[in-house]
Amino acid sequence: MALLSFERKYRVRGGTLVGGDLFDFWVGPFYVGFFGVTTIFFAALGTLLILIDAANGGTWNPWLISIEPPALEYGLGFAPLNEGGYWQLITICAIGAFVSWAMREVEICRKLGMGYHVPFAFSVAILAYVTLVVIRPVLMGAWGHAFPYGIFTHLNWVNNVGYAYGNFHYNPAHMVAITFFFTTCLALALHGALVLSAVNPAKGTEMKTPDHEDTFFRDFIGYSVGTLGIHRLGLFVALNAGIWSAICIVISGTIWFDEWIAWWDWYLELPWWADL
Ligand code: 07D
Ligand code: 07D
Ligand code: U10
Repeated sequence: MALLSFERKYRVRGGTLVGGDLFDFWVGPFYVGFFGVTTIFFAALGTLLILIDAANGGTWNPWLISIEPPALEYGLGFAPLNEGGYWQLITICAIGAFVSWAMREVEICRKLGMGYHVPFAFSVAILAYVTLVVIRPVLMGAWGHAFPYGIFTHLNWVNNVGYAYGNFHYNPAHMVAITFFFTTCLALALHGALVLSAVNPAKGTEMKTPDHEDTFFRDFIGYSVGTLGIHRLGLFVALNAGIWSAICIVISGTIWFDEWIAWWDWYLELPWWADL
């Protein structure tokens, strides 16, 4: 079915979670819905607050603009606007916009009668962000443990927090997360390459089928995960990359305070050679 006639078929009322028919319409290609309105609201307000705080910051160089969280002395309290209060309001707007965006995905899935895999996946990205700016700072007792909103300054934060635990590469959950990120790239490269090799053949030659894709990997490594399976696997490795990232940072400073290399002492302390 051509895309435009398909759109006519599915662009029908219903599937909304909030607001009934009130926001059940499209603006150009975009579905609006109650959560489209809340997305626009939080995103516009958050951007406005970033601009106001940036105006106080003394630079309009986009790489250097930075919205700083409150100093550690403010603990988990509200800070004055110019001393981290803007960061607190912007964080509320960011979470409001990200959650609205996920809920808008849910409404679109419901309209189309599809599964909720896409909003579920985005929720893992939101979880990683919320871990950095809410869960870990709350567990550590101060908003000042969150990262600043600036292109270069957020890199400084990653660097400083990384060295605060010695060499962050020794954090075992960081290792697992990185391995999942690398595996995700490998899986997507293999999948993209395999599909293109089958369905986008040289001019004048015939398009191949999923059987060809299956057979390639059976010939090659003795096993094919299957055409549905590769998408399940892709989602699994990608979501694990985000989940293990959230784990690696939330354990740093809450249940682990030392240099990460010291964690590996358990190996030296194994009973069968601990006393040697
Ligand atoms: C390609 C989808 C499109 C999204 C894009 C990002 C903004 C920010 C705001 C000036 C893959 C849009 C950017 C809206 C402008 C202001 C106030 C997604 C794609 C193109 N980072 N990070 C970047 C964010 C964290 C780290 C780039 C966001 C953590 C490192 C971009 C968040 C840690 C490096 C950016 C966030 C961390 C980057 C490219 C939120 C650990 C780089 C991102 C909300 C996760 C790279 C100068 C990209 C870079 C980079 C955005 C969080 C580490 C500016 C929105 C605190 C080490 N990050 N980041 O392509 O070049 O993502 O930095 O959590 O090297 Mg970051
Ligand atoms: C948080 C982004 C969420 C985004 C959302 C959406 C908009 C809208 C609009 C485009 C999680 C935002 C949308 C704003 C945009 C439009 C229109 C994603 C998030 C909700 N590290 N490290 C990680 C590696 C080192 C350190 C994660 C590698 C050093 C710290 C990942 C290396 C030290 C932290 C990772 C390396 C160090 C991390 C990041 C190599 C520094 C974290 C991915 C090869 C000296 C962070 C949850 C991620 C983390 C993190 C990879 C090196 C420190 C596994 C490959 C040794 C302090 N590192 N790292 O989390 O776990 O994405 O955050 O050297 O906090 Mg590391
Ligand atoms: C995949 C796939 C597949 C495909 C695919 C894809 C995965 C099966 C079939 C998809 C993949 C791609 C297309 C590849 C490229 C994608 C990436 C590399 C990922 C990164 C993407 C980007 C960088 C692009 C990001 C762009 C975005 C997010 C669009 C930005 C859009 C907006 C800002 C508008 C959003 C719309 C909303 C919120 C709702 C509608 C609202 C409006 C239109 C505005 C009007 C507003 C209202 C009516 C509400 C009024 C507002 C109020 C009252 C509030 C006002 C408040 C104030 C304070 C002002 O597997 O194969 O192929 O294609």
